[in-house]
Amino acid sequence: MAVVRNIQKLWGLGVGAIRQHAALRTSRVLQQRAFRLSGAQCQESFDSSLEKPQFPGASAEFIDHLEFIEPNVIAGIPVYRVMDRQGQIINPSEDPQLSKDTVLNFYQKMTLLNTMDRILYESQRQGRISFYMTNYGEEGTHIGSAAALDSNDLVFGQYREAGVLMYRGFPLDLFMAQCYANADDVGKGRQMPVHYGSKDHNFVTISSPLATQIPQAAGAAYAVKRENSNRVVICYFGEGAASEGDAHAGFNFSATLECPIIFFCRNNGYAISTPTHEQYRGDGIAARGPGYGMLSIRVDGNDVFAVYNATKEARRRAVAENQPFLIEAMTYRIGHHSTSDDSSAYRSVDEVNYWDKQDHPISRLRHYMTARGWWGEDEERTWRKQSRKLVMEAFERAERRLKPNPELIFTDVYDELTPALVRQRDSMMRHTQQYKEHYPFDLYEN
Ligand SMILES: Cc1ncc(C[n+]2csc(CCOP(=O)(O)OP(=O)(O)O)c2C)c(N)n1
Repeated sequence: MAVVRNIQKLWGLGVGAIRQHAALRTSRVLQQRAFRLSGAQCQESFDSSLEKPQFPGASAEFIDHLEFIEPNVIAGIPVYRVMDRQGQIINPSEDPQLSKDTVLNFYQKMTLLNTMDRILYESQRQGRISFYMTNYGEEGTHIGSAAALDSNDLVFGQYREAGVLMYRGFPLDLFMAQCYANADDVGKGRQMPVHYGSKDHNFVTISSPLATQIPQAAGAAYAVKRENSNRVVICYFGEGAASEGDAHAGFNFSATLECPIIFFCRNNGYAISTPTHEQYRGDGIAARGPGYGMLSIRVDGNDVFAVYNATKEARRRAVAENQPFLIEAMTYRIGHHSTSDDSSAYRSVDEVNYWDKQDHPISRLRHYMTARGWWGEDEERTWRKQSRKLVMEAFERAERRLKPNPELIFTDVYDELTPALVRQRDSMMRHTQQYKEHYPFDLYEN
């Protein structure tokens, strides 16, 4: 017994444990034998066609021949449209039957955006603002989607969605203030032009790094779901931005976390000089949605009613079912990428002219309104004059306004100024006092 006790001590085991161990071994051996036996039995009467894959990673059938799945890029996902190029409703059951006032508001917002673009683009050419990006050709995507949302819905943009903010009532003065970085700018003049944002309009401030808003929007949609507030988040991005890693992260998080979000891709054919065939080889962006388990649709982005219908239904279902939707709006970037770009270096004038003259969202809506007797030459002339005046007046006010107090470059880095930032600010103030004749302080508030 003494020997056994010593062995037990040596192993650190009690007698019970040794017995258990032995029993476990015996049962494993028996199990293995039984397994071999049943395997042998199964082999005799096994019908492999009845076997179902049990892998936890996918729910699918087995197939017994080698076959790669072909990407379906020849016959792509169809483009949903409501109106043809002449503004005729194609299928009356899809007509959203919006009131005359609503349609006139669509048209006025689309054309006001276009007028603001023309004036600010020229302003940049003259060196009055440092940078600008136009929205030419994409007005229908902005207004159609914005109109289908609730004003409480949270918007995350890229930089070419000024029409969404305009539809929500962001004043012309504040668009100008941001581009001029004057003292009225909500962002205190800190970002480049077109990086708008407005808490009052539920429009999250734009930043330059592409696609970073996509996973952020997914997170916001998750928060919205937890609040149970019947809101949806919409996140805009270009087809170029969709190549970023952040797009993958945002899509996958939204699907797995069941977030009420609409991903709205503006596929305008170019990412600066990169055409879509150098951007991806699949069937655009819409085809990626099902891969993430997302309901997806491709729409004609130059058809404001198609964009409206798709966004409205995606919004309804995203809120009701807590799941993400992907809308790919096919359109064309008629303008240069930005004022730093000359697009004639990489595409033909004929190509641009086709979209400008033959398939433009503004002219298509105008055809629709004209056919109903809601709009004519007189209305067009009056509105052109009036909208130009509105923009010019805001432009002149913005240009006259002083720039923000220079000390504001130190605030909001953190919530409160740190001692190091206080030292830097004081040092800058001493320096600029000493050399004030070298600084344009007459242009700044103090
Ligand atoms: C992370 C990152 N990479 C590169 C850039 C430079 N950049 C700015 S806009 C742009 C093209 C984006 O194209 P797309 O997403 O299709 O939008 P579009 O300009 O056509 O509206 C690039 C590459 C950037 N801002 N951020």
